[in-house]
Amino acid sequence: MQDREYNQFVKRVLISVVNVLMAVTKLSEGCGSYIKIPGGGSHSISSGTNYSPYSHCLWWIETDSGYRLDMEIDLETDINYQRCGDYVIIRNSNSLSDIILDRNCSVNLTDHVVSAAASWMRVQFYSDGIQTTNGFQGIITSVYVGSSISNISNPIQACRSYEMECSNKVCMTLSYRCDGFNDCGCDHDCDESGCDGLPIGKYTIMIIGGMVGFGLFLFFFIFAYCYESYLRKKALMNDPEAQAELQRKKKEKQRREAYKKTAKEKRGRR
Ligand SMILES: [Ca+2]
Ligand SMILES: [Ca+2]
Repeated sequence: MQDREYNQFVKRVLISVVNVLMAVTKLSEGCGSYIKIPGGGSHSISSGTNYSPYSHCLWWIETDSGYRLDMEIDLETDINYQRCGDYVIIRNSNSLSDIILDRNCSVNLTDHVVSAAASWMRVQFYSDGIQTTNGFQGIITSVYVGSSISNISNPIQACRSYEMECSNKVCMTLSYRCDGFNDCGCDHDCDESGCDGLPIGKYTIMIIGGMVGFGLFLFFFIFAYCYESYLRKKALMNDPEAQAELQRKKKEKQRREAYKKTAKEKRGRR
């Protein structure tokens, strides 16, 4: 009994230290990360008690071959509009059907132990936009099980050419980058990192857009005018009647100029 109380005390101290460090470092490891626990070691993760509305945090935890991961979890959930508000999902892999603890938000859990079937564990924390709870804290321990470990293939794989690798080892399609949603489930070197863009306001963007639009309109207007003139000239060159009329007007002009010249010379002799 004394051992259990001592373990509880150590656990509380460890969680408090982690929470303080996470608050000081602004969740540098806080909201989602990749964690490698050496065989026999342990590590703490937490949502923190000051997590943001609509949080999405994803941790990939891996340990050495032959070891299994156990997580002792404290979880406080909430229910809003008959749906889970803030909750944790734990999986062995990326398979959505592979759920160990899913949206168990009808009860709050204390010292609840979840065992992975293999040497890795995928932990996700979600929160809604209504009130915050104490979230969750978990202590993950690497336990030696030898050859009895499951032969589930390692779900952490290299990303494809059209994906980016987030700092928590999640591969995310590049089209999800900078779209305003935290798809990776982490807060540094992730899909929403470095998305501040150019330091210009929306009105500046509107003015630039308007100028570009007007420039394009002017370009196409001049182009259409020149092209129509070219077509008209080409049609004139190929029309015999039009060419004859052109020659007639030209000769008439020459005749008038010669007449004016002669009349001017006569006036000069008088
Ligand atoms: Ca909530
Ligand atoms: Ca995104």
